[in-house]
Amino acid sequence: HTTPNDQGDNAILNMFQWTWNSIAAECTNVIGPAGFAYVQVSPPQEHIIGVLGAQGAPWWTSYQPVSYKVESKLGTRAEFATMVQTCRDAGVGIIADAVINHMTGQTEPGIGWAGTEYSEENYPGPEGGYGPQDFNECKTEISNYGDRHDVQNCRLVGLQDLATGSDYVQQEIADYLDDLASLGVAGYRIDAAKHMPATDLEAIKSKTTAAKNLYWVHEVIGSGGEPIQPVEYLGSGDSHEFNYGRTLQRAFNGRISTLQRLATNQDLLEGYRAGVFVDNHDTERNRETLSYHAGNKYLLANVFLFSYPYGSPSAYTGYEFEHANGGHDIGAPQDTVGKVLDAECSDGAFTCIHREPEIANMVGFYNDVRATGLNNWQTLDGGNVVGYGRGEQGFVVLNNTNASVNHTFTTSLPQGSYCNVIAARDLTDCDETFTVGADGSVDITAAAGKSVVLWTKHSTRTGDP
Ligand code: LM2
Ligand code: CA
Repeated sequence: HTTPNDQGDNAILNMFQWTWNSIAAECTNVIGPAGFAYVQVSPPQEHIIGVLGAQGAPWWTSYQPVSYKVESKLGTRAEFATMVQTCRDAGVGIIADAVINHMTGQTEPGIGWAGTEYSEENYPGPEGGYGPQDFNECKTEISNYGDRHDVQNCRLVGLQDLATGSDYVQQEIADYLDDLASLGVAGYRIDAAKHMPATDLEAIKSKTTAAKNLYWVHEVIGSGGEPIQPVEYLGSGDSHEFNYGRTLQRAFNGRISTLQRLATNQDLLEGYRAGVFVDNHDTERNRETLSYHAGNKYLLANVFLFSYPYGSPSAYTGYEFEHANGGHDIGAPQDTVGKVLDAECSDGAFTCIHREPEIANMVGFYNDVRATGLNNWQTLDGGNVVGYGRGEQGFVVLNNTNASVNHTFTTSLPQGSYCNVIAARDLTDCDETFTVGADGSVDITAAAGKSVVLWTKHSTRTGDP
């Protein structure tokens, strides 16, 4: 396939609830050097303050807008602008999570994070200025996912549903997206896209000036048997392919050999239009996919994400939480007024899993082998150890068993001595080497639950980086 949108097919890091200041620092120190093209950030608009319990406000206040001011618990407008510039200097574009289907679910009057006074279906703006006429007539909860009208015009978990079919609402949203563009963002994750008609999103996009030229990816939670499908949204951007993460969870909990033909699965979007991830902030909570809780299997799945040619890969990094006792609602560490504290990889709250070699070191591999095809797929007995190559540039072994495995694999790699890309965080370390013979064969031992990745850029043939 040729890619109609070169802004897609790039590695994204989704940084859930990281503050603008902490993302800026991470762009410079880790994300840019690793080779990520984009960082996806949590929603930047003004939101409800929420109830500040003993552990602060829940994370999901981010998804209850009260205006389109770029002022939030994650940082100020000035900090947002600085983050965009700092990340751009590191070669990384910012993708903003755009919450445009709805405003809050609050029925009592309140004051938003940046001081906006609101009440049910009344948001004075000026950015995101809405009154009762700007909301859909259905005021009840979405109850039937088999009914297109219900899903797109009623309230998603009680959130007041904007009349996205109206010219006025479309222009307000377009102006918000253009405002983010003026701050230098590179693209948008359109939140709850399934809950807006695809034609409304196309109309919104056409009403923008700068935003229409940026990367758009729609969050459409596809589910077999439902009337609304991700493919409908391709007229105004890529769509997320949730079946990818679900398939990975099934495979890593079953047999990973089933992943061999994933790219040709007719039930999935075509890869060049699909945004894919092992998990996101919702699926790690509802256990629809693997998450950091799954340990080695999660890291193996991330190696697969960046080495198997299908979709635009998005790695995910958030903070630790428990599924039990409502722990999935608990917000990131915050101060007494609910301002989220800068992420620190040393304090144990944020997972910082994106710094693990299975993610950080695989981005460069992904960028380098993208033009190559999949070859030399090999499945060992039992189906939970596989090896596969990418052209003459890379070879991957995934050991999804709890025993060490040794095997002589066939590869198309040039003869030489190769370092295991993911044996150490520092790519200049070469603690684990494998020798590829003149015939491409290589004797590999992969530890239980671990992977081995060979890459020409990390071999003596082409010289160490
Ligand atoms: C999304 N994608 O379509 C986000 O990825 C997801 O995280 C959002 O839900 C949702 N759609 C709306 O943008 C989260 C969270 C919900 C939470 C909402 C709004 O998963 O639990 O709902 O944000 O903050 C909360 C309460 C819910 C309540 C609602 C409205 O959990 O019980 O419903 O607020 O007050 C009465
Ligand atoms: Ca809607």
